[in-house]
Formats: sequence, C-alpha cells, structure tokens
Amino acid sequence: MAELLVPVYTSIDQVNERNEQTQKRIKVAEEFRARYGRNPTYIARAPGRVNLIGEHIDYALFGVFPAAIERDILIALAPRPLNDQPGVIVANADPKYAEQRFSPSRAIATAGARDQDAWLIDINTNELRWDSYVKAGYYGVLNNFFREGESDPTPVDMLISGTIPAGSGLSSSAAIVVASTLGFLAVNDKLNGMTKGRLVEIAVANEKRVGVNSGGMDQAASVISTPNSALYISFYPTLSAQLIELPTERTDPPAVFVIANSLVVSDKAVSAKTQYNLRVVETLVGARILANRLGVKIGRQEKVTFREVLGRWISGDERESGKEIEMEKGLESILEEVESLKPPPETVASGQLGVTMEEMINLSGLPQSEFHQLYLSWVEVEATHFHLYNRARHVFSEALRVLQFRNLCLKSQPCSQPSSAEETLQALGNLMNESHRSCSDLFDCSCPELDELTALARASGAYGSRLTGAGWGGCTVSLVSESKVEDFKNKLRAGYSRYRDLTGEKLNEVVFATKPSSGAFVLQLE
Ligand code: NG1
Ligand code: MG
Repeated sequence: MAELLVPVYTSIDQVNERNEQTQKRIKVAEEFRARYGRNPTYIARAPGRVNLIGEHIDYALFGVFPAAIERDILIALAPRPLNDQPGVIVANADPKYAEQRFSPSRAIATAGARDQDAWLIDINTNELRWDSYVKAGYYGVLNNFFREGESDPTPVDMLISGTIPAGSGLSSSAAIVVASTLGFLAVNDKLNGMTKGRLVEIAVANEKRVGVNSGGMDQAASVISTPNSALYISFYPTLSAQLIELPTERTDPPAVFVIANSLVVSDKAVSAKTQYNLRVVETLVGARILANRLGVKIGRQEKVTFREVLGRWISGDERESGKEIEMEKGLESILEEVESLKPPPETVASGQLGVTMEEMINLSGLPQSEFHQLYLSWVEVEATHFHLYNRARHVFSEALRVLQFRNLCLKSQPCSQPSSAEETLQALGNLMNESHRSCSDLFDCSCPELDELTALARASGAYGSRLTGAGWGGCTVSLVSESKVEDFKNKLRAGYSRYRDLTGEKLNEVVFATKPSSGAFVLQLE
C-alpha cells in the first residue's frame, strides 16, 4: 500500500462516489473564487481518522488499527505570480478564524552544521492554532524540495475548509498537515512520483514541528486509507499497511462504529509537557530499563522503543522482522517480565507507583548528563513521578489487543470458517472495553468525561466503547448494532449532561456513525 502513488484526479467524477460529503464540499472552489477573484488550480483533501484500537503505541512502534473517516480537510489553492509578494496567504472558510499570512526565510548556514534546515518558518507551539499545521506542512515541503541554489517556492493563495472538530482525537491536525503538504507539493509541481509512503514520512516529520512528538498513525491513516477497509498499520521495521475488511457489515444485523465527542477539548500541543510528550519520554526510558532487566543489549546512545526491545529479546537479532504469531506469544511473555519494573513495596504502599527523576536516571544506568542528552534535551516534560511500570503494561497489552482484534476481523472474512457474528462483535467489543480500561488506569490518558461517556455507551447497548486518539478529552468510539443506533444516540443524549440541550443536526454533529473512508488525494482543476 505504501508504494502506491498518491492519487491525483482531474475531474470531480473520479472522486470516490461514496464520498458524497467531499463532493458536496468541493464548493470550496467557489468560495476560493469569491475571495481571490480567480479559480483555484488544485484542491488537496485529507481525511481525519478514528482509531479503533491501539492507543499510544505507535510511537513505541507497535501496530495500530485506525480507519479514515469521511470528515476531512479541503484546501483550495492557486499560485500567485513569482514577482508578487512572496509567501502564503491562507484564509479559513470558518469566519471565526482570521486570514493568516506568512513567509519563510532562508536559514543562514552555520559552518560545520550538517543537516540544518535550509528554510525557517516561525511556528507558535504555545497555543493550538490551525495555521501552525499549515505552516508545518509548508516547512517540510520547503526543506525537502527547495534546497540551496534551487528556485524559490511560488507564492500561493489558499482557502481551507474542514469538518473535523479540533482537539477531539479525530486527527484534524494530521489532516491539515497532510492536505497542506499535498497542496504545497502540487502548486510547486513536486508531486510527480510521490508515493503514499513518502508522503506519510514527510507529513509525520512535519507535524512534529508543532511540538508534539507523535507517532505515525494519523498521517498514515489519512494518506493510505481506502473505502470499506480499516488499516492495520505497522511501523517496524518500516511503515507498512494492510487493508482489513471489518466484519461489522456482514453481521446480521450489521454493526457500526459510532463516534461520540465528549466535548472536552484536549489541546495536545499546549499540554504536551505533562501529557503526550511526557508519555513519549516515559515509554522510551521504560524501554531502556526493561532492556537492562532482560539483558537485551542496547547502545549507550540508542533510544530504543518497547517494540525493538521485544524484538531483540525474542530473536536476539536486532534486524528481526517480527513474525506475527511469535509476536503474540512474545507479548504475553514480556508482559510477565514487565513485573520486574514494579516499584518496591514501600513506594507501592504509599500509593505512588512512579519513580522520581533521580530514581529513573539511576535505573537507566546512564550518567546524568548522558541521560539528559538522550531523553530530555529535545523535549520539555514536567512530572514529579514517572510511571514506567504502568506505561509498559499498557503498551504491551494494547499491542496484544490490536493483534487479537485484527485476528477476529481476519477470521470472520467471508472465505473463512463462519463463526457466530454475535460472538465476534462481543469479542471485538470486549477488546475495546479492555483497551479503554488500560488507557484510563495504566496510561492515564482518559478523563472523567471519557470514562463516563464510555460507561454510558456500554449501558446503552454498545458491544464495547473506548476513547479514541490521544485522549484527555476528545472523542469516544463505540461498536453498536446498526439497528440500535438511534436508540443509542437518544440514550447518550439523555444520560450525558453536555448533550442534553442538543437536538437534530446539533446532536448529529457530536454523535455519528462512521464507515471507513478514502484517503488523501489531490484534485487538479486546470
Ligand atoms: P490525535 O489525538 O488524533 O492527535 C495522537 C497522535 C498519534 C497517536 C495517538 C494516540 C498526533 C498527531 N497524533 O493522536 O500519533 O499517538 O495520539 O494513540 O499527535
Ligand atoms: Mg492531532
């Protein structure tokens, strides 16, 4: 999948039929015309995604199981003449966001500095801003495609229009980064031969500019998805994706995944140092300490992930390619070994399952300065205690649940042994429930509203329910029998206080069923 080219369509009819939402919203072209007085030359589109299972394990390089959703970001754009004012003008179709203008500057090369970015753009990482993600896309295009001595990028006018709620765990951020990356590539004539895999790579690196050290799930799901299938995405040893048909449509009655927004906005960029980035550091340091305990060799300067530690532990070879069956057994065994990370009884007795910075550095076996260089010099984190034991338990058990979820989907493919549809749905639902519990209790990335909403979803007839995306707010995803969706929505509305005043369209905005949608594309208009 990753080797396929990013689709470039030349007519709206080529845009997948099922994607009515996108088709309707291509009216963004008219809005562009009204604003800038000429037609856009391209529309770049990238969808959000719902993660069905596999939370906070992409940056530990374990496989995840998302699907693109129909809600998306569209960017209409056209070049301005090269002799016009340089840089980017980007307007937002939502009138609550003001137009933004920005110009990159050529960085001054420092003697001896290799790999230094040739272009700089100021990106505000202290507040959540939609335009930061546009700039992040631009940053990567400039630094990958406009090296020293090459022509300058074309000035460009843009109009962005989106239907993915921000800060909701549906990856509006990655969708903006992917769409803007694609738009800037197209308008600068750099799209030739662009594979999905390469676009994911660029988009992942781009999004990090906004200050969150995320894994690659969102960008991969936004770029690689096709309608009707979820994706099993693995990141190790390299990015690969497998399309997996969901059994939910073939069961009788069929089932659907319903997204329900907790309406608690989780601003990942702003709270990164006590939440997302802290988890990235905890899992990386946890991996080193576990490797020490298991006698797995890692270089002093090496920042290995839990996935790599598992691989080396199983095969004793750092280049193992991870056979799936052994993976499951490996995950089960390593979960037993993780017990060795449990803090001593006196700490447990005090209710504090974490270790202090000083204890963590001692456990790593590295001198303080080296520890700092390796784990803290590139990121800002803030905590009195680091919960390495619980984070490790979450990561390995969640990785195992992803494989079990995937197996259930594969086993119920039409060509294989028919198993009871109801049983399959129950089993999928149970895995989702366990995933939520692990996110909440071990990874501490839930919040009271998400716990309440998922419990209510289960009580309202869902087979299973969990938070989706980074958590700390945002959306839940529940597996619900299609015939019960209306009843389910009504029960959520009656039970969740933030929904009580919502009716009709307003309720449909925050609680909606979703089917796997198509991935990113470019529509070339002239
Ligand atoms: P959301 O919440 O959609 O931004 C984030 C990360 C993912 C992944 C999930 C948790 C970004 C761009 N994405 O998703 O890589 O780690 O959290 O599973 O930060
Ligand atoms: Mg995001």
